[in-house]
Amino acid sequence: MVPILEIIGAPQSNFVRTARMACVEKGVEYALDPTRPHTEAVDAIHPFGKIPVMRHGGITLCETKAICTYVDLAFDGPALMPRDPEAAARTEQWVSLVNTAIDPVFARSYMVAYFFSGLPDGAPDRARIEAALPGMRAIFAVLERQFSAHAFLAGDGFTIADMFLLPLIHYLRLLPESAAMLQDAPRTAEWFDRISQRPSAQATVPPSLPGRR
Ligand SMILES: N[C@@H](CCC(=O)N[C@@H](CS)C(=O)NCC(=O)O)C(=O)O
Repeated sequence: MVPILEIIGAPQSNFVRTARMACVEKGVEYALDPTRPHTEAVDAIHPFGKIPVMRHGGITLCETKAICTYVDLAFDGPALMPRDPEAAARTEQWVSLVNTAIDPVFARSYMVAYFFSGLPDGAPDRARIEAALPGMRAIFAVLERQFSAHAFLAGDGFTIADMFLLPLIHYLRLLPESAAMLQDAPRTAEWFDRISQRPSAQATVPPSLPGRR
């Protein structure tokens, strides 16, 4: 029997959504195990307890980009990464920019300060939100420039780079300062609306986070 691929991680996670989108885009059937970070199932695969992790028969993997690479290369279906060297490297470049420069500001600084502030009453941490705003404006300027020149994040075709960015913008629409920034970035907003129509985006819309619809 062919084993089913398992994506392990809570569906609210932007990275879990990216891995799930990759499966849908590739046409790979998968099972979602909605597990939180730092649980036994996750710690067994990710050395730092982060989600998502993946299991496929005897193969286990962590780190979203590695999971996407496996899904892309182990199964038949449309290429998630371009096979042309320059286009592939351009895609890697934008995945890396999302992971190292964009996610830390959008998610780990700004969104976390809203959703997981750690304050006793669960209130948003205004100081951390304010501190994130200049970096967020700079990122929106970069995105707006990119989407003014190209229809997709890594150039003129849809790639996994778009799948890394979309889940972040999904949450930013719901929060006041970032929603205003998105409104002032019409090319980025148009990209978001267009990519959100894809079946892979529609099939992976996350459940709402605390206090949000
Ligand atoms: N570099 C990892 C990042 C994954 C990540 O940060 N996941 C978050 C949820 S969105 C997490 O598990 N956070 C718990 C923690 O950092 O301790 C990847 O690409 O998969």
